[in-house]
Amino acid sequence: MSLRIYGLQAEQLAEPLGVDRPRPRLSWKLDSDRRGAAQSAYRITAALRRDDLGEPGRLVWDSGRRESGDGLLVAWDGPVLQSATRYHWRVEAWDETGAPAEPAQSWFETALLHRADWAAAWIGRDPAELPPVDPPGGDDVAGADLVPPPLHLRRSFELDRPPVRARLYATARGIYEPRLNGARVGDRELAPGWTEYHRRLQYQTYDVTGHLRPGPNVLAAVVADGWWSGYVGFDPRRAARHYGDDPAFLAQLVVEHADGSRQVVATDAAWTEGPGAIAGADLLMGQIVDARRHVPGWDEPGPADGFRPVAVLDAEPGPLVAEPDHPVRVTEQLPAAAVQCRAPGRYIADFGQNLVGRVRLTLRGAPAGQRVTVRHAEMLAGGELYTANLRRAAATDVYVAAGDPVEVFEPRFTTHGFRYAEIDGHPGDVVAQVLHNDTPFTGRFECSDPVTNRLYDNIRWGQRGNFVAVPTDCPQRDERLGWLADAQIFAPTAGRNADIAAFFARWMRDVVDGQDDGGAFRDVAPVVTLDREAAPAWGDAGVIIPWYLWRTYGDRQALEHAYPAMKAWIAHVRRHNPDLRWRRRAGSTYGDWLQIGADTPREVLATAYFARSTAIVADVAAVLGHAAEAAEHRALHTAIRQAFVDSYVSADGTVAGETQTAYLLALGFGLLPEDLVAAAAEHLAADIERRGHRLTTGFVGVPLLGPVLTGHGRPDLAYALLHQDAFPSWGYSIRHGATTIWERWDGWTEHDGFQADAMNSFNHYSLGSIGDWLFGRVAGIDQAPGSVAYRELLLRPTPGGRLTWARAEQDTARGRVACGWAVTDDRITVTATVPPGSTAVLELPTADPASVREDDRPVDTQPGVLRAGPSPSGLTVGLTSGRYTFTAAAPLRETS
Ligand code: RAM
Repeated sequence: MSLRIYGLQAEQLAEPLGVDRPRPRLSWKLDSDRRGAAQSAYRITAALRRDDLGEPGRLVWDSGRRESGDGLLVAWDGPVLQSATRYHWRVEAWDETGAPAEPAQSWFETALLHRADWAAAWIGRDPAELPPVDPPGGDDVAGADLVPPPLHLRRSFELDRPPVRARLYATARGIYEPRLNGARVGDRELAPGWTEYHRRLQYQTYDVTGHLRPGPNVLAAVVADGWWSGYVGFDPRRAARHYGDDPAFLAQLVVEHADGSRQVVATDAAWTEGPGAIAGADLLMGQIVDARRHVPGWDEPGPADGFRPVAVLDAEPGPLVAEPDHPVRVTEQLPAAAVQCRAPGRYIADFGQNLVGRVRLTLRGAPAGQRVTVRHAEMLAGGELYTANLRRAAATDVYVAAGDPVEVFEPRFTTHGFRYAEIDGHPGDVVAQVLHNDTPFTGRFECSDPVTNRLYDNIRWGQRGNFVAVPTDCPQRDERLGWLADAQIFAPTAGRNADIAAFFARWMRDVVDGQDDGGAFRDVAPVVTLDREAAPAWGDAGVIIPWYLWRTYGDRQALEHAYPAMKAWIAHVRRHNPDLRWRRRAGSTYGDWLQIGADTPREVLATAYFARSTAIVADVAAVLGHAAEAAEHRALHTAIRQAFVDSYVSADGTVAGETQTAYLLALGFGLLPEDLVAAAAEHLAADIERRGHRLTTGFVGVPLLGPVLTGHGRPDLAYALLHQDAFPSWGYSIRHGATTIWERWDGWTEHDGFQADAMNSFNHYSLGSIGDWLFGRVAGIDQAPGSVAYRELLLRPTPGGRLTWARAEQDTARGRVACGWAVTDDRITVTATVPPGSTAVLELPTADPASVREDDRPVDTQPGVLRAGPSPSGLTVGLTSGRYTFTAAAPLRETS
C-alpha cells in the first residue's frame, strides 16, 4: 500500500449534518505501511449531488492540484455555500514518488445559514393557561417543589406523500428531546448543551426522513429547565434561573419532496402544550415521573387530552449557532456489579465504577401508585450512601408506577455522578447509562503494572464524567462548572485519550466571551454567577488552551479567535503589576489549589504563570505573523523572568517557598538562569526524597512532576511517585478502591475518614493530569518544541520503576502515532509508528548504542532511518514515516 487516506472531517467532525461556517475546513489523515511515505500534493473536489433526488453530481469546487504535505484544516475555497445542502467532497493525494493514492470521500451538510431561513418563533408555556405547578409525588423530594414540570409540546401536520428528505433544526432554552410520531428523534442527550446562552445558543440538526409518513404526523418535544432555568450555577443566594425563568423551544422541520417543493413546520402559535408523566426534572435535583399521568398518544397523531395553546414568547430566534462539536450521548451501559438488600424493599446497587449518567430501572409487577426512589452516591459510609458531599444536589429520581406489567424508568433530563444507587420501593433491574460528549476515544496507554493501568483508567473515567456539555470540575455536587484551571491542566492529558479539538474550540468561545473590558478572564465559563476576575493559572487557560489546540491539532482559527483576548489578559496583569510580580488583581488567587503539606507562595506561582502566558502570546504572535507584537511580548517575558529570579530565586538555586511546586514551576516554565537549573532540580529531588518519595503538589504543580523530574535526569523519582501507595499518592486512593481521580489527595484517609463534606468530590480530573506524562515520557510520544500537530515527533521511551513494558498510541490529526518498549532479560525492544509526512527523533535507551538492530541489521542501514548517533541515554535515531521495531542491549538500571 502506498498512501491510504482516512479520517475525513469537516470542521473537525466526521460527516457533520449542520455546518454553519462560511468556509468549513476540511481535513484528512494518512496511513501507509511503506517507510518514508508522505503526501506531496492533494486535490479536493466537491459536488452538489442530490442523491436522494437521484440527481447526478454537479461539480462546485475543484481546488486543483496543490503541492502540500498536509491535509490539515484546508479552508473551503469554492463558491458561497447554500443553506441546508449536502456537499460531497473527495480527496485525491499523491505520494512523494508522485504515485496517486486511492481517493477518499466524505460529505458535510450545511445548516441554516441565513436569518431568513428561520421561520420559527420561541414558544413556551402560557402561564395563564395552566393551573399552578403541583408536582405529584415530589412533595418529599428535596427541591422538587421548586422544579417545574417540563414542557410537553406538540404540533400535528399532514403530508400528502412520503418526503425524499427531511431535516429537523431544533434547540431550547433548557434541555430538550425531540419526538416524531411517538418516537424519540436521534440519540443526543442534554441538547443543546451549555454555552453563554445570551451570546450563542446551539441548535441541532436531525435527519428525520425516516420518521415521516403520508397522512397525519406529529412533531413533539419535551423541554426541561437544564442549565437555562435550572439549579446549576453555584450561587447560594439564588437557587436557579440563571438565564431565564422558564424553558422554551424553537424548531423547524423542513420536508422536501421529489418535485423540489418544500413544506415547513415551525414552532408558532399553532403548537399546544400539555401535561405529561414527568412532574419535574433538573440536572442537580433529579427527575420525578408519575407514570399514571402519562397521556397516551400525546406525541402521536390523534387527540391529546389536556393540551392547550402555547404562548409565543419571542419571534426572534436570537444568537443561534449550529452545534459545532460532538454531542453528549450514552456511550456505555454498565450492569450492576452487585446488588445488596439493605431493608425490605430497599436495595443498593454497586456499578463497580464511579461514573456519570443515570440509572435505567426496569420494574416488573409494581402496583399502580407504587413510588420508587433512586438516590445516588459516589461512596458508601457504614454501608449506606454517602451523600453529604453532594451539597444541595438532591440527585434523587422518583418514579410512581402506572401498574403496567413492565415499566422502564430512564430519567433523561438529569445526570448524576455515582458509583452506588439506592433503589427504594420496589425491586427492579438496574443498568447505569454512561453519558458524555462523544469525543472519539482513539488514544490508549497500557503497561505491565496493573496499578498504573488502573490509574490510567481512572483518568479516562474522569475525562468521560467531566466532559459533559462543558469541561466541568466535578459531576456530582451542586457545582459542575467549567473551571478554567482544571481544564487547562487536564487538556494535554485529555487530548491524548480523545479527539477534543472541536469540544475545546467551542468552549473557548465562552472563555473569551467571559473576558471583561479590562482584559480579565473569569474563573469559570460560562460565567453564570461567578463573575469575578480570574486567578493565576485559572485565567491563563485563555492563553494556554488555544495554544494547545494549535500545537496539537493545527487549529489556527482557534488562535486567531483568542489572540486579542490573550493580549488583553497579559495587558491586564501587567497594568496592575508594573513591577512584573503578579500580586495585585489576582482574583481569588487559589495558589497551588489543594496542595498537601506545602504552601507554595501565591505570588511565586502567579508570576511564573504570568511569564509562561506571556511567552505563549509571543509565540502566538509569531505564528500569526505579528512580528512587532511577538518581539514586544518576548521582551516582556524576559523582564518577567528577570523579576522572578530577582525576587524569588537565591544564588544557591532555592526558589522562594522551597516547595515542590515552586521548583516545578521555575524549572518547567524555563524561568531559571542556566547556571541555577541543576541546583534547583537537586532541591526538588531532595524535597521528594526527604519526604520518603511523597508529593506535596496541588492542581497547579501536579502536571509538572513527571515531565520536570524526567527532563532533569530523575525519572527514577517520577516513577517512585507513580508507584507510591502511601498517603498522599495516586496509589493510596487506588489501594482504597478509587475508580476515578479524587478532588483531594485526602478525600478519604485511614486516619481521618472523609474530608470536609463541603468540598469532597471523588471525580475531579485535575490530579489526573499525570496522564500526559504516561504518554509523553513513559511510553514516549511527544512532539518537538516547534512542531505542529505531531509533524516532528520526539519519541523518548523511558523504562523505569517496576514496569517491564509500556506502550501508547494516539490517532493524531495527521495519522496514527505509537511508541512502546519492552525489557526482557538484557534486551530492550522499542516499537514506533510515524505517520506519513511526519518525521521522528527517537531516543532509544540502551547501554550499548552499537547493539541497536532491526531485523538483525545495523540500524543505520535500514530503510526509513535517516541518521543514528549516540545520545546520553543510548542512541538517537532519525526516522521517516513507517513502523519500526528495534532491539538493543537493555539500558542500565537506574540507581535511586
Ligand atoms: C472548586 C472547584 C474547582 C477549582 C476551584 C478553585 O470549587 O471544584 O476544581 O478550580 O474550586
